[in-house]
Amino acid sequence: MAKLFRAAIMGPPGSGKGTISKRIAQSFGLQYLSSGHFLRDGIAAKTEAGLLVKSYVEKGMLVPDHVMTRLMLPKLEQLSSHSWLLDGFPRTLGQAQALNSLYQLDLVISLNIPYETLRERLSDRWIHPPSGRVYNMSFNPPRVQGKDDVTEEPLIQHDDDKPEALMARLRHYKDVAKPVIDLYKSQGILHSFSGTETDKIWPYINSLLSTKMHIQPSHNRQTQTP
Ligand code: G5P
Ligand code: MG
Repeated sequence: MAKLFRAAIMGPPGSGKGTISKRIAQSFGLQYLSSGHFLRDGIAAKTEAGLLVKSYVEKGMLVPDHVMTRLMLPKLEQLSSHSWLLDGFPRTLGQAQALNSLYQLDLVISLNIPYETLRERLSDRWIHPPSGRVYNMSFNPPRVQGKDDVTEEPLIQHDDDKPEALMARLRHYKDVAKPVIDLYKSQGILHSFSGTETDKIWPYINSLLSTKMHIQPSHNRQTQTP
C-alpha cells in the first residue's frame, strides 16, 4: 500500500483554506476534513455537539480545545486508512499537541494573507448551508444573484462573517496560531505562502504537493515552476 499522506492547512479566517483544500482534495485525492464545516453541520442538524458549539461559532470564538479534540480525533480514526488534509484543525497549541500524540503530519501549509484582503473577502461571502457551497460576489459569484447554482435555494451570510464577529476572529487567530506555527516549523514541515490571490498561490502549492506526494496531480499535469 502507498504511504499515507497527512497534511493540514492553516490560515486566518478568509485566507482561502477551504478554497485551496477543495483544489488539493480534487487534484490529489486526499480526504478533506474541515473543522468549520463539521461544526456548522452539527449546528444545522441540532446534534448534541452542535448545540454545545453553537454559541462559540456564532460569536466567532474558538470552541474549547477539549471539545474540539473530542469531536475531531474520532473523525480521523474513521479515516485511518486514507490520506487526509485537515482544514482549520489544529488551531491552537493544545489541539496540535493532541493531534501530534496520534499522528505525525507530513506537511503543514500556512497562508499569510493581508488583513485588508481578508476583510474584503469575508464581507462579500455567501454560502448555501445545506451543501456548504461557498460563493464570493466578485471571485466566484453564483450564476443567479443570491441563489445556489445547483439547487437554486437562497444563499445566506454566516453570522461569524458579519463585521463584529469577523474582527474578533482575526484578532484571536494571530495570537493562537503563533505557537502552532512555531511547533510545525521546528518539525521542519511548515510551508508558508503569502499573497492576495488564491489563483496565484495555488500553482506553488500544487507544485509542492506534487513533489511531496511523488505524483502528478490528476487535474493539472503541467507542474508550475516558482
Ligand atoms: P472555519 O470555518 O474554519 P475560518 O474562520 O478559519 O472558518 P473561513 O471563514 O472558513 O475561515 P477560509 O476557509 O480560510 O475561511 O477561506 P475560504 O472560505 O476558502 O475563502 C474565503 C472567501 O474568499 C470565500 O468567499 C472565497 O470564495 C473567497 N476567495 C478565496 N480566494 C479568493 C481570491 O483569491 N480572491 C477573492 N476575491 N476571493 C477569494 O471556522 C469557523 C468557526 O468554527 C470554530 C470557530 O468558532 C471558528 O470561528 N472552529 C474552531 N474552534 C476551535 N478550534 C478549531 N480547530 C476550530 N475550527 C473551527
Ligand atoms: Mg473555511
